[in-house]
Amino acid sequence: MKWFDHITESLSRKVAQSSSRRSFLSGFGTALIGGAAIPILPVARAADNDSQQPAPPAEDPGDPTTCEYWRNCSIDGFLCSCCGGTKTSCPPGTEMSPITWIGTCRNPADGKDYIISYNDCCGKTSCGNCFCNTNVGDRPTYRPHTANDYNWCLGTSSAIYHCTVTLVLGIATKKS
Ligand code: ABN
Repeated sequence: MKWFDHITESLSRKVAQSSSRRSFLSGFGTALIGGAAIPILPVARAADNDSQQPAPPAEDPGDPTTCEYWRNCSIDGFLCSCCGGTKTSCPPGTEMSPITWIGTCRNPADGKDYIISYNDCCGKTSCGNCFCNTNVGDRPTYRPHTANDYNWCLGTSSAIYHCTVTLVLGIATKKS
Protein backbone atom coordinates (compact mmCIF):
# COMPACT_ATOMS: atom_id res chain seq x y z
CA MET A 1 0.00 0.00 0.00
CA LYS A 2 3.04 2.26 0.11
CA TRP A 3 2.68 3.07 -3.56
CA PHE A 4 -0.91 4.12 -2.95
CA ASP A 5 0.12 6.45 -0.10
CA HIS A 6 2.77 7.88 -2.33
CA ILE A 7 0.41 8.59 -5.22
CA THR A 8 -2.29 10.19 -3.05
CA GLU A 9 0.31 12.28 -1.25
CA SER A 10 1.80 13.63 -4.46
CA LEU A 11 -1.67 14.24 -5.95
CA SER A 12 -2.76 16.12 -2.84
CA ARG A 13 0.39 18.21 -2.95
CA LYS A 14 -0.18 19.08 -6.60
CA VAL A 15 -3.79 20.11 -5.91
CA ALA A 16 -2.71 22.14 -2.87
CA GLN A 17 0.00 23.92 -4.88
CA SER A 18 -2.26 24.76 -7.81
CA SER A 19 -5.36 25.92 -5.91
CA SER A 20 -6.13 28.28 -3.08
CA ARG A 21 -8.65 27.77 -0.29
CA ARG A 22 -10.49 30.86 -1.52
CA SER A 23 -10.93 29.52 -5.05
CA PHE A 24 -12.07 26.15 -3.71
CA LEU A 25 -14.66 27.82 -1.46
CA SER A 26 -15.84 30.02 -4.30
CA GLY A 27 -16.27 27.03 -6.64
CA PHE A 28 -17.99 25.00 -3.95
CA GLY A 29 -20.35 27.89 -3.17
CA THR A 30 -21.24 28.33 -6.85
CA ALA A 31 -22.01 24.63 -7.20
CA LEU A 32 -24.16 24.72 -4.04
CA ILE A 33 -26.21 27.78 -5.06
CA GLY A 34 -26.43 26.67 -8.71
CA GLY A 35 -27.72 23.26 -7.63
CA ALA A 36 -30.36 24.85 -5.40
CA ALA A 37 -31.48 27.15 -8.24
CA ILE A 38 -32.03 24.41 -10.83
CA PRO A 39 -35.50 23.35 -9.58
CA ILE A 40 -36.80 26.94 -9.86
CA LEU A 41 -35.85 27.32 -13.50
CA PRO A 42 -38.95 27.80 -15.70
CA VAL A 43 -38.42 24.59 -17.68
CA ALA A 44 -38.29 22.47 -14.53
CA ARG A 45 -41.51 24.04 -13.27
CA ALA A 46 -43.34 23.66 -16.56
CA ALA A 47 -42.38 20.02 -16.86
CA ASP A 48 -44.01 18.70 -13.73
CA ASN A 49 -46.59 21.20 -12.69
CA ASP A 50 -50.28 20.38 -13.09
CA SER A 51 -51.15 23.26 -10.78
CA GLN A 52 -50.40 25.63 -13.68
CA GLN A 53 -54.00 24.98 -14.72
CA PRO A 54 -55.95 27.96 -13.36
CA ALA A 55 -58.47 27.19 -10.68
CA PRO A 56 -62.04 27.15 -12.01
CA PRO A 57 -64.38 29.81 -10.62
CA ALA A 58 -65.61 28.99 -7.12
CA GLU A 59 -69.19 28.98 -8.34
CA ASP A 60 -70.02 27.27 -11.59
CA PRO A 61 -73.82 27.38 -11.90
CA GLY A 62 -75.97 25.64 -14.51
CA ASP A 63 -76.29 22.36 -16.32
CA PRO A 64 -73.28 21.59 -18.56
CA THR A 65 -75.47 19.39 -20.77
CA THR A 66 -77.42 22.43 -22.04
CA CYS A 67 -76.48 25.13 -24.55
CA GLU A 68 -77.56 27.73 -21.95
CA TYR A 69 -74.82 26.72 -19.49
CA TRP A 70 -72.63 29.83 -19.23
CA ARG A 71 -69.36 28.22 -20.47
CA ASN A 72 -71.15 27.18 -23.66
CA CYS A 73 -71.76 30.80 -24.76
CA SER A 74 -69.46 30.61 -27.76
CA ILE A 75 -69.50 26.97 -28.80
CA ASP A 76 -70.12 25.35 -32.17
CA GLY A 77 -70.27 21.62 -31.68
CA PHE A 78 -71.47 18.70 -29.56
CA LEU A 79 -71.18 18.96 -25.77
CA CYS A 80 -68.84 16.29 -24.43
CA SER A 81 -70.99 16.22 -21.25
CA CYS A 82 -73.65 14.52 -23.42
CA CYS A 83 -71.18 12.18 -25.12
CA GLY A 84 -69.67 10.14 -22.29
CA GLY A 85 -67.23 12.81 -21.16
CA THR A 86 -67.67 15.90 -18.99
CA LYS A 87 -67.46 19.65 -19.54
CA THR A 88 -63.66 19.36 -19.05
CA SER A 89 -62.79 15.80 -20.07
CA CYS A 90 -63.02 13.97 -23.36
CA PRO A 91 -65.04 10.74 -23.65
CA PRO A 92 -63.03 7.50 -23.47
CA GLY A 93 -61.32 6.65 -26.73
CA THR A 94 -60.94 10.30 -27.84
CA GLU A 95 -58.04 12.69 -27.57
CA MET A 96 -58.19 16.38 -26.64
CA SER A 97 -56.87 18.76 -29.25
CA PRO A 98 -54.12 21.05 -27.98
CA ILE A 99 -55.12 23.70 -30.53
CA THR A 100 -58.35 25.46 -29.68
CA TRP A 101 -60.88 28.17 -30.24
CA ILE A 102 -60.97 30.72 -27.41
CA GLY A 103 -64.10 32.58 -26.34
CA THR A 104 -65.14 34.86 -23.50
CA CYS A 105 -68.22 34.04 -21.41
CA ARG A 106 -69.79 35.71 -18.38
CA ASN A 107 -70.25 33.60 -15.26
CA PRO A 108 -73.65 34.60 -13.84
CA ALA A 109 -72.51 33.67 -10.33
CA ASP A 110 -70.01 36.53 -10.05
CA GLY A 111 -70.72 38.64 -13.17
CA LYS A 112 -67.10 38.23 -14.32
CA ASP A 113 -65.96 37.40 -17.85
CA TYR A 114 -63.85 34.26 -18.20
CA ILE A 115 -61.66 33.08 -21.06
CA ILE A 116 -62.95 29.72 -22.22
CA SER A 117 -60.94 27.29 -24.29
CA TYR A 118 -63.12 25.12 -26.54
CA ASN A 119 -61.02 22.01 -27.04
CA ASP A 120 -62.29 19.52 -29.57
CA CYS A 121 -62.11 15.83 -28.66
CA CYS A 122 -60.93 13.77 -31.58
CA GLY A 123 -60.68 10.18 -32.76
CA LYS A 124 -64.32 9.06 -33.01
CA THR A 125 -67.09 10.08 -35.41
CA SER A 126 -69.32 13.01 -34.44
CA CYS A 127 -71.13 12.37 -31.17
CA GLY A 128 -74.47 13.69 -32.42
CA ASN A 129 -75.84 14.63 -28.94
CA CYS A 130 -76.43 18.15 -27.60
CA PHE A 131 -75.40 20.23 -30.57
CA CYS A 132 -74.95 23.91 -29.65
CA ASN A 133 -74.16 26.86 -31.87
CA THR A 134 -74.14 29.86 -29.54
CA ASN A 135 -71.31 31.88 -31.09
CA VAL A 136 -70.83 34.87 -28.76
CA GLY A 137 -67.82 36.74 -30.19
CA ASP A 138 -67.52 34.38 -33.15
CA ARG A 139 -66.11 35.96 -36.31
CA PRO A 140 -66.27 34.90 -39.97
CA THR A 141 -64.22 31.87 -40.94
CA TYR A 142 -61.86 33.88 -43.13
CA ARG A 143 -60.31 34.87 -39.79
CA PRO A 144 -59.67 31.33 -38.49
CA HIS A 145 -58.17 32.33 -35.16
CA THR A 146 -61.40 34.14 -34.24
CA ALA A 147 -63.85 31.63 -35.72
CA ASN A 148 -65.36 28.62 -34.00
CA ASP A 149 -66.77 26.93 -37.09
CA TYR A 150 -63.63 24.87 -37.62
CA ASN A 151 -62.55 21.37 -36.88
CA TRP A 152 -59.80 22.02 -34.33
CA CYS A 153 -58.63 18.39 -34.31
CA LEU A 154 -55.13 19.49 -35.12
CA GLY A 155 -52.01 18.15 -33.46
CA THR A 156 -53.92 15.00 -32.51
CA SER A 157 -53.36 11.50 -33.84
CA SER A 158 -56.78 11.60 -35.53
CA ALA A 159 -58.46 14.57 -37.24
CA ILE A 160 -61.97 13.12 -36.75
CA TYR A 161 -64.13 15.45 -34.61
CA HIS A 162 -66.28 13.97 -31.84
CA CYS A 163 -67.29 16.69 -29.32
CA THR A 164 -66.06 19.80 -27.50
CA VAL A 165 -65.06 20.51 -23.88
CA THR A 166 -64.99 23.89 -22.15
CA LEU A 167 -61.94 24.76 -20.05
CA VAL A 168 -61.69 27.95 -18.02
CA LEU A 169 -58.32 29.58 -18.75
CA GLY A 170 -58.68 32.63 -16.53
CA ILE A 171 -60.51 35.88 -15.99
CA ALA A 172 -60.75 38.23 -18.96
CA THR A 173 -59.47 41.58 -17.78
CA LYS A 174 -59.72 43.67 -20.93
CA LYS A 175 -62.33 44.07 -23.67
CA SER A 176 -60.74 43.35 -27.07
N1 ABN B 1 -64.97 22.98 -33.41
C1 ABN B 1 -66.10 22.20 -33.65
C2 ABN B 1 -66.29 21.90 -35.09
C3 ABN B 1 -65.83 20.70 -35.61
C4 ABN B 1 -66.01 20.41 -36.95
C5 ABN B 1 -66.62 21.34 -37.77
C6 ABN B 1 -67.09 22.53 -37.25
C7 ABN B 1 -66.92 22.82 -35.90
